[in-house]
Amino acid sequence: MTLLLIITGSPSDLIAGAFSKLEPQRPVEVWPVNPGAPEDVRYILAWNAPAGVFQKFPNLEILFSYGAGIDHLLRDPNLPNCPVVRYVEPDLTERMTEYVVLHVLLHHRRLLDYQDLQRQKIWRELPQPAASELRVGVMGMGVLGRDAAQKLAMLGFQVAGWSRSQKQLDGIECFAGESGLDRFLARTDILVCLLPHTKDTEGFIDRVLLRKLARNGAGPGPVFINAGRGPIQNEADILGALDEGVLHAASLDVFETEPLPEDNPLWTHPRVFVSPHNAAVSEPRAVARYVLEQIARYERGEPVENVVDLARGY
Ligand code: NDP
Ligand code: OXD
Repeated sequence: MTLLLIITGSPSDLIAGAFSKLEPQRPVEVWPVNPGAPEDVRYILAWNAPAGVFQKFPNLEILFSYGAGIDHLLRDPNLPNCPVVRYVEPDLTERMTEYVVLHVLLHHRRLLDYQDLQRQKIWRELPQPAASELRVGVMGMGVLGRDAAQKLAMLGFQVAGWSRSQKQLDGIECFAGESGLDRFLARTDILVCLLPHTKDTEGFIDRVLLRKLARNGAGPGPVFINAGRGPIQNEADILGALDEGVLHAASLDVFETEPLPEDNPLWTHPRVFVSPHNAAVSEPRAVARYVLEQIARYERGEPVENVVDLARGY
């Protein structure tokens, strides 16, 4: 019952070590260094695997995503005919909530402005609304969005969420679908995107959408924070919106092209905070614990959790 790791961009040896430590008897192989015999591979844990590679493993029973998003798997036109399981773990959720809270507070407490004043050695206090005067809107009220929204509400922000299906959450105003979108945007000062990348969300955050954000907020202007996926945002439109004052500032963790090309103007825009797609990293020990738990469930004949509906795309 071999588990094969096909992970690009992260240290596979370290990840394999995390598995061996928890379950030394489980054979864990690393592609392409030591892929083992293809017919022995029952489970694959993958991140940005080369298209077509899964076809080499005829006895594959579960394909695990090394992240919460599965868009990297859906790029492969020849996905195997087995369950695809995404990564859902409190460790990941807590990391994402940290990022979202950090960046909402960064803009709320005007740290970009204070950093600028510091560079100029100017001692000046800027107007500071209370958290309760600010309206945060979270797009994508799944595992990650819900937790971030709840923690922001605990800090006193007025929080709303928007998702495909209607939700009901204490203390959070919930909007859904196309019919709820404009009302959600019109009451939002800080927009947080935690949507998955699907055919419906690609290019979704554009100039037209950004213009619908509230313009009567207590802060200096609308802010956009994206930790979902880069292809959801139109970067030319974000830059245009920043330069026209439609947007006051942005925090971007994900980009249309990653790594962000050196000549991309987002790198140096004074009102943009850039991070290298690390809002919530998949921590090897937490991933190993999660994957081994799902395999144990499967081998005991119990249902595996977080199986993705591939037709829905997330
Ligand atoms: P979930 O699948 O739990 O949640 C997705 C949410 O998006 C759901 O609320 C869903 O609505 C909503 N949604 C999907 N499509 C649409 C649509 N067309 N219109 C409106 N709402 C939509 O995912 P997670 O919360 O676990 O993760 C979200 C994303 O975060 C991942 O897909 C990944 O891209 C990104 N991510 C980024 C990381 C980073 O480091 N930057 C780390 C981890 C994840 P509904 O509830 O109705 O189904
Ligand atoms: C994920 C990611 O999807 O790290 O988990 O982007």
